[in-house]
Amino acid sequence: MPLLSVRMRASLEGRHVSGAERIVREDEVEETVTELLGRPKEFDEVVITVEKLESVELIDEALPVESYSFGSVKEAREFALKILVEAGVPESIARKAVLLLSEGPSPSGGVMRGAVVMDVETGERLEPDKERGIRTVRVDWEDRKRVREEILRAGYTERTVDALAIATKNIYCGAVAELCWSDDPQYVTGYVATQRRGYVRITPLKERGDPIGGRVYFIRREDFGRFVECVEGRAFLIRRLQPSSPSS
Ligand code: PML
Repeated sequence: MPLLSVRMRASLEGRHVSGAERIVREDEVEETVTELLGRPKEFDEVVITVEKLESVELIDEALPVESYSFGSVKEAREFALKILVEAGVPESIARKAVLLLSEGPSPSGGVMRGAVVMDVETGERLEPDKERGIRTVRVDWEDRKRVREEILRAGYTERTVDALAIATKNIYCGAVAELCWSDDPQYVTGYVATQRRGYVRITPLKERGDPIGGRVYFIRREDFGRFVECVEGRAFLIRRLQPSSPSS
């Protein structure tokens, strides 16, 4: 049966405030649109895109998940830097990314809909439109309900459900690593995802009340074109989670 991507993005006073995606069968489109319409708390415009997908590829397993908690943002960020360096990101470039996310990656001071893409060797920003960034879309879980239950049972959150799918696609598409924390002032857990280690949840990557966040993808410059074509263009369903690894 053909599959469709249903995407929602909401804005308030011209600023992006919420986004979500599902990949569903035709008979699930209506209920999915209703569900996604109910997600943004505040908005003055919601755009729903329903798109038939020509082909959908499968990723067998999501990245393995680990979770770490620290007493301060400083310690948590140092740990995030360590994981990035382990993955092959030079320390100066990893620090540049942390600084960029802490100051706000959007040139206008708004919320970027997409991610910063950073040349892993030079730290240069590669995304052609720095306000929009590069957006990882066309990705979902083959059985979202089951995966959601497993993720919540493991003590993770609704946000993990979508963030783990996005990070898994990014790494599959060739990112060396990703650094992310939310722009939601109340959500202070972020993550580093790497090919070597998987999805490493880290808390607190920012202070409570801080409205600044975003994503940085670290890419080898020669992979940029192929990477963007993969994260924005190819559609994927992820089959299952991996068994949890030990965390602290
Ligand atoms: C987690 O709890 O697994 C981290 C989720 C980060 C979500 C970032 C976002 O979507 O705003």
